[in-house]
Amino acid sequence: MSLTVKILIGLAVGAITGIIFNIFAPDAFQYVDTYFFDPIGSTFLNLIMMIVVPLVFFSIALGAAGMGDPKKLGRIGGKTVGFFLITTAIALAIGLSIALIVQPGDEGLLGEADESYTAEEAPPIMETITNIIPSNPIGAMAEGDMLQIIAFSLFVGIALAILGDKVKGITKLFEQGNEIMMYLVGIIMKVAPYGAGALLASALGDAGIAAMSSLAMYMLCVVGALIIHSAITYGGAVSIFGRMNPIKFYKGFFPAIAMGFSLSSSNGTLPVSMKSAQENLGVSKQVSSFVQPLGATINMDGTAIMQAIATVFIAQVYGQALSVPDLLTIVLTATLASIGTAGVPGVGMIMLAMVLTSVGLPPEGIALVIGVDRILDMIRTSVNITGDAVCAVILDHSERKNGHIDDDDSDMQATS
Ligand code: DAS
Repeated sequence: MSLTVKILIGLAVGAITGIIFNIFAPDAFQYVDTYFFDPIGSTFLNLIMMIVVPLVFFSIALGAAGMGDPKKLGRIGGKTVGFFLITTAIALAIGLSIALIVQPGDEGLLGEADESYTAEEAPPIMETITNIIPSNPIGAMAEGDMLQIIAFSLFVGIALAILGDKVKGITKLFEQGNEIMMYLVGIIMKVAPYGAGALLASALGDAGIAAMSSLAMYMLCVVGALIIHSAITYGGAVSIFGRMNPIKFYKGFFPAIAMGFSLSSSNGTLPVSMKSAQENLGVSKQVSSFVQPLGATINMDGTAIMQAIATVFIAQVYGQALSVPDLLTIVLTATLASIGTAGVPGVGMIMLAMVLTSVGLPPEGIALVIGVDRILDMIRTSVNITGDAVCAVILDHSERKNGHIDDDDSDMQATS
């Protein structure tokens, strides 16, 4: 039985178990969650997070080194960031259009606001940009500051590329380190069906169907926009620019999608995302190792969609009309917000505060949607990582078409 089927079964059992506990035995659920679901789910999440930092470091450094010529890195980097910005803008346009057409905030379908939630201070965007260069790379790794880890890895990779044979021993060491990390991913994935099931049972058992019904219209708008963006924007892009059948793409990337759904963490899913892109979609290591870690940190189309719809929803609840300049402000701040934060659970809520204040809404408005965010986070994280994989497929196709990648890129070499 394939891993995909095993994960699907794990998720189905988890969902059914969580809903049954929530409806028929909510008191018993607290006990079972504390001593069963949560420990299993947290252990699985920790196993995956354990290898994220070393994997990102080795893979980005090797990805940059594999480019050989720094000009190539510039070319791929420019195309990658350009693709990310375009798809995020499309995602925001879809989200805003659906919210303005459906008007979810007018339904009065409000959940009881979770007043205990206080919006955490979002990192100022200029501070985020200037802080990308780490003053202490080891500290950045210890704290899991992904943008700083990526920046340091790029510098190391460019140095490996320029120094070439002088440091071939280190390059080999990095390749072996990367192999070890990818091997560990395979081992950890064997427990994925159990970990994913436990995480979903815990989420659904806690949120329950009742909590979601009060915000049904808001959730329908978000999930609808996520589906449209995935089917049309990503399906169209991978078919037209990646020359890949969308069905083949989604079948090949499904293990990562299921993982993203379970973990609600783009960073945590990165090992599986890269493994799926390289082994199932034929993306070269050097493109995958550069595009996907970068995308997990700065490209979050699913989050942008949630933020656009949540802002319109909250504005409607507060009775505040949004002007066209307000809508453009939402597009800008949500795009910038997605660049400044790493792909970890719940980050979209933190950044929503930044978007709300940018159009004069109180950040406390988050309390209106926080109750169902855990479930939406699972779905939008899957969309976030899918966007990164679509970019990797398209870029890989472009590099091969222009003769910049050998068919066998196992030793990370490439024609520059
Ligand atoms: N959980 C985030 C991610 O890992 C997305 C979000 O919080 O919006 O991509």
